[in-house]
Amino acid sequence: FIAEPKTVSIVGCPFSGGQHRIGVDKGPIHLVNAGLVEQLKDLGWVVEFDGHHQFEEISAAVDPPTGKLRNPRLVSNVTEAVGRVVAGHASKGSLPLTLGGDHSLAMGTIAGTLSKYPDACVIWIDAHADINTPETTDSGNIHGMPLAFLTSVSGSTSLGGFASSQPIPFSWLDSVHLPPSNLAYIGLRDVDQGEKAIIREHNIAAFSMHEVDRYGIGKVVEMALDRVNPDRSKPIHLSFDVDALDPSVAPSTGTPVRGGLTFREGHYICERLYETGLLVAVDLMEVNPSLKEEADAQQTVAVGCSLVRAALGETLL
Ligand code: 5AB
Ligand code: MN
Ligand code: MN
Ligand code: MN
Repeated sequence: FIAEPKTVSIVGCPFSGGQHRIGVDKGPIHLVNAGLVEQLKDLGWVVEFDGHHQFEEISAAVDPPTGKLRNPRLVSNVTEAVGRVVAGHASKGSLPLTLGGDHSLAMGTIAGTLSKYPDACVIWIDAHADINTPETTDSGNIHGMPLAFLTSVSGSTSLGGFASSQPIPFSWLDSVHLPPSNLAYIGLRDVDQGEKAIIREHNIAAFSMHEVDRYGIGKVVEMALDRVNPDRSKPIHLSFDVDALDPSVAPSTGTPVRGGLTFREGHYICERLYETGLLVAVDLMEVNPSLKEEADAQQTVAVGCSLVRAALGETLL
């Protein structure tokens, strides 16, 4: 799917509005400063990067919560803009690599991918399912909800409760539809009750750490692909939340959960998806260099760069 010469377009998204911890907006800056552009050139890619995205500011005064949702207008506007950028890169046959920033950004990246590749499947690597609806969310943090909006499991995205004089946030997503049968998770271990019900009801392919322990990561990746891409013919969007990795491997992230993927398990997923030749877009999300110690932040950024290299074809031999 990716045109020759193989081009990767880096979309740096210093955005934190989908959750409440400061610092995740610094993730993309640290990843690029760690030398990611050069590293990808060394792998033979043409690398497009013309600076990080500038996002509009919407003050809290004009963006009050709707129901439990925090910063709804800001997150809607930013993700819509990111979606347009990703769609533009995808339409030229280049591979958009989006660096977050919090995982609400995936509403934009996946919408962008689907505009060029409507049958794309999504492999979502995360400790969390990120499929809370405006009704099921406890935290109100939209980074825990992107898949509910993308798959429309929450019904219409035109949420109730907005003043009718205002544009309704997320209505731009009404035309975007990721069928739940095109979504597979790997790495889950902290899934809310309401999310479990949604996963069951929609029969979403979900491989938790239990399945990784039981079958091994090699088998689990094939099982996930068998569910969403049985003929190994459809384009693949990889959305990797760094908190899928164990906190001993990637400590600097906003919602760490123990018992995660090892360094190699995380890399294996990326290597195997690259090997399919079907990868059309990659997200690396939730790197927060402000959390934990300086050495932890450096480690997390280095692991993030390394995962991206693995997804873009770095081989061990
Ligand atoms: B992340 C939680 N399910 O909805 C919620 O880091 C956590 O993008 C969401 O995976 C974590 O707030 C979002 C409790
Ligand atoms: Mn997560
Ligand atoms: Mn996530
Ligand atoms: Mn997180």
